[in-house]
Amino acid sequence: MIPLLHFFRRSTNLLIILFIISMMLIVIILHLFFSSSLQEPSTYFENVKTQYDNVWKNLLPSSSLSSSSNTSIIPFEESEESPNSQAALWDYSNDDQDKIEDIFQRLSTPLYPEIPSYSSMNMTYRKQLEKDTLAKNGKIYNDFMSTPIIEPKVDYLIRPDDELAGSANATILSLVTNNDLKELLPSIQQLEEKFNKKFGYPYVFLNDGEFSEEFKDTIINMLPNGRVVKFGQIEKEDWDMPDTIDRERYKIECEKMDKLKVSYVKKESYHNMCRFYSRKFYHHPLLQEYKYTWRLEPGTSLYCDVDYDVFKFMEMENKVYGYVLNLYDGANSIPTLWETTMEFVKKNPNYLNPNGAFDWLKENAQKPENFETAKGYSTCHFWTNFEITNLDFLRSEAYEKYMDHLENSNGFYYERWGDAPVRSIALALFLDKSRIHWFRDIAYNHNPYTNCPKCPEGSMRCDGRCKPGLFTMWKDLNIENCQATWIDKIMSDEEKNLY
Ligand SMILES: Nc1nc2c(ncn2[C@@H]2O[C@H](COP(=O)(O)OP(=O)(O)O)[C@@H](O)[C@H]2O)c(=O)[nH]1
Ligand SMILES: [Mg+2]
Repeated sequence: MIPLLHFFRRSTNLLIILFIISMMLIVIILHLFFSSSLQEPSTYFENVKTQYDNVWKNLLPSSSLSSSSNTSIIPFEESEESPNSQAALWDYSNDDQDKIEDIFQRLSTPLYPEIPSYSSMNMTYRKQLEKDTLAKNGKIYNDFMSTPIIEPKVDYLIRPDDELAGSANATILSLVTNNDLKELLPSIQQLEEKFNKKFGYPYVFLNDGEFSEEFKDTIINMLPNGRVVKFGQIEKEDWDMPDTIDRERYKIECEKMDKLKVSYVKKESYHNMCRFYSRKFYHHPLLQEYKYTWRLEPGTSLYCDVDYDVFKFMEMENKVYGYVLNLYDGANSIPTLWETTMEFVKKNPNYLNPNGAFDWLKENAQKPENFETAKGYSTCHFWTNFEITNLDFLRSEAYEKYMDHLENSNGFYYERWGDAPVRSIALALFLDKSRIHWFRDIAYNHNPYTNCPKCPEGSMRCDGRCKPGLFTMWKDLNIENCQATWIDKIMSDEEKNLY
């Protein structure tokens, strides 16, 4: 006891003790803080899961459902011929040599020419570049997302009570298998709840196999009476790997890509799906009569009400493509896509749009390794699991010819070209960039990324299940966000102020 008192009496010792205690307190506080934020994803998913498990329970085909005899497919609504607005959307008469040369110059030059090639950078340079670019682009994105928004401020939005509500020549489209039912139901449920119960757009479900009666019954029974739903099967020749592909070579190439960790590369069905969504789906007989599709994938979520008709918005604002997220791709899945594309545009320069989103294709600072592997393409692409598309664009001469060129170069199989980079490159090259719209008001999640707008104080539009501005819950994935380049280099002031 006496030595202890003696110890405390000396002021330096007392200071040491106080220092140790305060350090312990800091460690405890930090631990509490980080453990709560680390728990966030699982708590988040638990909440979502609990909520949608209930939806699922109510929708599982019960005895009453399977005994229902009313399982026939609901016929299509009569719809008007889609007006041929192609001429107004793109103009192939561009034969101004100076302009074309200028475009090729831009397509062959990195957005930041001062940045050296990835392989010639030393480690310190790479780290510093990544740090600086992430800081800069993170700020652009965060600043932009911190503005509270509701919906586009255009002259006219079609509301649910407007007589034009639901009148666009449009459908919701989902490519799925019977096994996707459980993941698909909550996605439909949310789309209905947040948007479609107000506008009543039809659904088209496509499958390479046959839809089961259980699948069809469940979907029909969960949707409001009268909702037009059609189920279609895809022709084998539109889905299967074409005979022109040498299977031996396909296997060898996939083995190589697998070693480079290209996702899904060994799933033949995934290659088929990417090819189908790139160049076939819009020719499916069930989609022939439609001009717009909203693509819906299983496992996706919507967090905010959409109180205007987005298809009518596309139509009235002359938009061709609507997206919510834009990201970098795995460059090893598309090592020759860019050079194959350049071959095509050199032969067909008149398809290039002088006002294309070229800077976005040529960005080389955030993921210079991608730019190098993809031989001059940033790999920035619209995340096509959500896309609202004017199919006239996909059915246009430029897009179709481009698709034929890609098909003939076999990259859907000898590489693993996704429909997302393919579509995005076409959009950015052939279209005036102002025809591409970021629906930043549509709060959407497909794991692991989210588009989550900030709402004005007191707004009830969003249900609070996403965190405004949070692109991903996994910090190391922030580098995958390409949106800053879109904001900084592509959007006009008018577009930035549209919301
Ligand atoms: N019918 C059918 N649909 C598929 C197949 N593979 C993928 N899909 C659909 O294609 C879309 C993209 O596939 P998904 O597995 O979600 O790919 P990810 O989003 O890239 O992970 C989804 O709508 C899937 O349901 C398949 O083999 N058959
Ligand atoms: Mg998906």
